[in-house]
Amino acid sequence: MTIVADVRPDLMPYYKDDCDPKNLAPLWEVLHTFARKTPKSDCQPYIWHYNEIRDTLMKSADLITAEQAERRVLILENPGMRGRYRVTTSLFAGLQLIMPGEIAPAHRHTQAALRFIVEGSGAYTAVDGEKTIMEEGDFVITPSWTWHDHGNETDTPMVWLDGLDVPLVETLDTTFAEPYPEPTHPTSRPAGDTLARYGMGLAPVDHQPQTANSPIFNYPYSRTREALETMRKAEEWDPCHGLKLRYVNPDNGQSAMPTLGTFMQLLPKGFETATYQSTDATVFSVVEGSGKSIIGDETFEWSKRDHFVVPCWAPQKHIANEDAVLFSFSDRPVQQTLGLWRENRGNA
Ligand code: GTQ
Repeated sequence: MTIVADVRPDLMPYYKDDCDPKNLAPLWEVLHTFARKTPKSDCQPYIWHYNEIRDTLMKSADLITAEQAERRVLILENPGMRGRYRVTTSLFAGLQLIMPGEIAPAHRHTQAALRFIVEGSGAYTAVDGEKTIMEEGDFVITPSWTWHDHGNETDTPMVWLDGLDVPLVETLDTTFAEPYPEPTHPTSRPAGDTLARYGMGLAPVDHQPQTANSPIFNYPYSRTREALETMRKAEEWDPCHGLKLRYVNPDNGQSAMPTLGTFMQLLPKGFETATYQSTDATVFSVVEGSGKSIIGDETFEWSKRDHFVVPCWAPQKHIANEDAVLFSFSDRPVQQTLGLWRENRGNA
């Protein structure tokens, strides 16, 4: 015969007093908070309209130099997680400003970063000894623990979106960082070298990948845009995505960096996507055109250079007023590697 204990709420306070000093806690009081039917997140949908924040960003240049700031960035803080320096639960996003003549000094950290160029042309990022000149719409990576500095040798300000896995790395307690002793890291290869070696559907004959990161560190917009423009002729539109490509590491077909998934999509004028949900909360940067997104029960109108965030599992629908191109990023590769990623196509 099994003896089943009665639920004794009257005894629970005494029992908890016993547990507490021993650093013990009864699971049955909290199980419902982590065994839930669908995800619960503090992340809220939100949009930052570029025309409303550009002045504020430019004013930061009157307060501090890029060198003093190390990185002069305005964090895109999710309104549901203010003060926690994040745009989604696992990701950081910010807009970085670099003025003519400035240098953001070389450093490295275990957090991986992506840059998506929003405004301006001609500034550079140097990654482990190679400079790349950046143009609007370029997607640039600085993988974990690579030396990187940024500089602007043009006469116009340059702004890009930074996406980093800062909160994820913080959760795992794996943060390391160090400055380089000089403002810039010495260059050891000519500009364009890695794109020539690895970005042409070719690779040096004895190339052995050293890390899970793409050897290409600038994916120029001119090529991405051309791919989308050529593909659209096939008229094969995905109901949920229009025409959507993911950036790949040519070594393995996986994402360019193991923690950050990045995407570029084209929605032709008048296209309305089917409702879609996915577990990876996603940050969008509007590259071209205008339209609106319905996220949960809110509608967000967007145009060029706006940034918006779609929370985990929020039903999303995008409508293009004119031909629109959207860049986006999320932690999808992490979720997929761990077998956690889910999507729901079209019947939310
Ligand atoms: O450019 O290295 O937005 O280290 C935040 C931290 C950018 C960078 C950020 C960083 C950087």
